Amino acid sequence: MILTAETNTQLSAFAQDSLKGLSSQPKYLLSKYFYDAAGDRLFQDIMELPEYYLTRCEDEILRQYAGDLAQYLGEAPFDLIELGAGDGLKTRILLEQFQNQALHFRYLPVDISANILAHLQETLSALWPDLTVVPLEGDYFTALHQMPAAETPRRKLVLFLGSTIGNMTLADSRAFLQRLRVELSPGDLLLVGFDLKKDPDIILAAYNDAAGVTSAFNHNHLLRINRELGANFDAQTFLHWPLYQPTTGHTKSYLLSTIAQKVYIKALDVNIDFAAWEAIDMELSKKFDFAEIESLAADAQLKVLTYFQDQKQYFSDVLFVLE
Ligand code: AVJ
Repeated sequence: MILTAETNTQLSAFAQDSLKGLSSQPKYLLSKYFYDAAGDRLFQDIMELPEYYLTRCEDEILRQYAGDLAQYLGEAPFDLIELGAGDGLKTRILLEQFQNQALHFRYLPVDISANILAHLQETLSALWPDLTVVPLEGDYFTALHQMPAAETPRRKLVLFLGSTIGNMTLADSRAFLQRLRVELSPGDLLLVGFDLKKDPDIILAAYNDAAGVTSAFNHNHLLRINRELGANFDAQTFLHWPLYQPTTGHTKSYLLSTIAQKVYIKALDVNIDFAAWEAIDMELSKKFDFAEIESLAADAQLKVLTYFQDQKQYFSDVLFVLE
């Protein structure tokens, strides 16, 4: 099929990105498209899995250290900005602590899903009617750039939790932090959740759970292409295959076509050929070490104030200050 510039502009970003990824060698799909309504639900299930330690570790850290974090903030009013807020469940621990200590702040959750933001605002206003919630819909940088200013300039605390940064390579997270720092001022704080390098068996189990939820989460990406682009993927012919690479800390997920097959995508009027055992690169979930985190900080002129960690030292929420 020949795509003219015109047909191209009529395609959604999802359609264009799917076409680009599935026409590439090797094939890939972008992990940001995991999260349609079904994907959101599957990710909720992942967070409950016995093998998926990340969420429990970060919950433990936030519970343990919310008070310490409040100490860094002091009495002055501040803006609590959360990148990729989602359902904001983990942040409730912080919101609760900050309010108990009568800190003066607004909560500005940023998310690409208007739906999830509306839901979050509703839940929070039912819980804490006095809390000022300013939802910001859109991509992180645009939202940050356009955020409504407070009456007087105030400090920002930006949250980027849950190891979302692990979806980027080290080079991409360097670029990300560089862009982020442009939106910040000296003295602003940044709390980032990093999953740490550890026993590969523990890491792999988190991405290869016995109940098969992570496999279903990956399959759902293909099913989303079926639903939204009229494709005919048979998910059961694709094998979920996670891998851990211990030098880079790259935890990769692939889907392998167990048979030679053709998949038709109606919205693109295109056939995608799969050789037997050909892979689609589905996701990167990078695991970090402290040397990498320090080098990221140095490059973005951020100073590490504290490494907050869980008992098992599986995960770290790192508090940075902009110099
Ligand atoms: C939401 C990106 C942090 O990489 O651990 C969970 C997504 N993928 N299981 C992660 C995910 C497979 C998750 N993040």
